[in-house]
Amino acid sequence: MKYSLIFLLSLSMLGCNGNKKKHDGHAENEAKTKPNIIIIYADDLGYGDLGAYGGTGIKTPNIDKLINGGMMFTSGYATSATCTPSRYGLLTGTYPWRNSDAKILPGTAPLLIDVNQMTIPKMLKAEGYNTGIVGKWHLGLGNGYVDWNKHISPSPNEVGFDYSFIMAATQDRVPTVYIKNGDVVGLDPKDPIMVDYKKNFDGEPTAISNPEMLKMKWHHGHNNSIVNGIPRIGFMKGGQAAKWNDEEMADTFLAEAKNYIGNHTKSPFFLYYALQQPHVPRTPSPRFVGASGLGPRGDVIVEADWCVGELMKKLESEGLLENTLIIFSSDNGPVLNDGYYDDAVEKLGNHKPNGALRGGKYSLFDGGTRVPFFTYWKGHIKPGKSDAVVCQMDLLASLASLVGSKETKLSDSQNLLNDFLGKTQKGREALVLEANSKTLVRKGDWIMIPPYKGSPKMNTEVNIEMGPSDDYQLYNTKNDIGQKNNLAKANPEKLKEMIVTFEKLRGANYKTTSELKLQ
Ligand code: NG6
Ligand code: CA
Repeated sequence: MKYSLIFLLSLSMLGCNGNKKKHDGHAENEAKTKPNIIIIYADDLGYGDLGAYGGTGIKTPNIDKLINGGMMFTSGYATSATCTPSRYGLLTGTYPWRNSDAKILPGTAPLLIDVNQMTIPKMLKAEGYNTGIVGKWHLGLGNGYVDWNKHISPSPNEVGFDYSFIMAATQDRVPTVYIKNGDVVGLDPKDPIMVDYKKNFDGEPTAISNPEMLKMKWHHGHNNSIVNGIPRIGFMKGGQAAKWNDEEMADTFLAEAKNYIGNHTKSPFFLYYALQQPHVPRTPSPRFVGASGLGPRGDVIVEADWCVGELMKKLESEGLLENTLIIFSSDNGPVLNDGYYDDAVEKLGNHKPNGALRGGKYSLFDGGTRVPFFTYWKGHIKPGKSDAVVCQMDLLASLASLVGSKETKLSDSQNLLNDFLGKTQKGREALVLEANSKTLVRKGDWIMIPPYKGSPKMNTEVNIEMGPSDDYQLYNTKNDIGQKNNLAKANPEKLKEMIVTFEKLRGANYKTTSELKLQ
């Protein structure tokens, strides 16, 4: 009662357009509302990991509740099969293959997004939103050299975020510190941080020199600096007091996200809550150790599900549930062994992280980019399921439409607002997808992967089919979701049509254009 009174009062005081307006089902009217918007973005969560998507091995009741009460997309895509390019696509509405630097970045990489580029937070900020990011960034910082002991700029705060509380890259990459609005949190100036991805600092232990210090063992890569007993990618010295506690990371990000919400209850906000789970190293809070029976990978998914539940409780207690659009997705498909021995393979049982899809993270097959994707907005989105092809890249234009933005720099983003609100099921006509700088196209139910001659078919380290072949591949995903039957030879007309679509979208600079001649 107290909360809703304060809520109504503040609405009338601030003249929050439509914040409590009753939904009447007309797109024109919807376009004028300014609900809070939260994007929850998981890291490496697979198409089959969630109960509502048919997953059987891991209990995810909180997320399932949102899926069942919202709009679930069965053909929802990240732009890429890895993190950095997908995050770039999500925030900028631009195909990541347009930017040749949009690859998995080291922790020392410069900011990938041009400060003049349009982004979701920038667009929303211009519409009066307060904008915040909490969690994984992995889009580079600074202009080429970062002194971690000084204010770091440009950072998320220069590409549209009013508030940022982030890790620079990934949980397995240095620097292993939180950065708040461009400053390392808890840094002792007497113990400066140094980071290098090429060579170690004299006398600093690594996984190679001091294996006895490890509490988690590396399988491939991940044998540089040791932080909290976990070997990382990259070398780091100093900053002892600022180093994060891996087992507390989920709680830390959740507390930050809840605080952010609590601090912005009076006017519209946009929160990008970028979860670190279930990316490696998988370090559940002790409260969740053993929670899934599937080892740490399952446990951190249960933990992530709990985090989502807690976030929803926060929205409810602030009286914001009916005024907040939630969008949930993952940056790429699943991987079991991504470089550490952590029982993900051994304890998998019958759970299928990619569901019925072929491939996973890093893959050109659907397992790389087709991910859980749903929208939830209490009282505004009628629960349902859509097979329309939608992409995270489309959120920029769709959210612009939702808030009535006149922004025109929307790049490759398409306005699919009515799809996201469950009013239509049209989707985009065609979508180029990317894995390891190789691209393919989906159009309707069809997927065409052009030939990539001589490329490895299997990544034996992670044990995932990468997808390339010397020949064209053509699949009908409606009849053959597992991409088992290559119809390129049986259906030359469809193949030709797909090649034309692909070349049109992908452009003349496509490096294997020469290979794209029908043989
Ligand atoms: C790879 C890492 C992998 C993971 C990935 C980034 C090795 C051998 N593998 O290079 O563990 O960190 O980068 O994942 O180092 S992503 O989800 O952020 O794209
Ligand atoms: Ca990822």
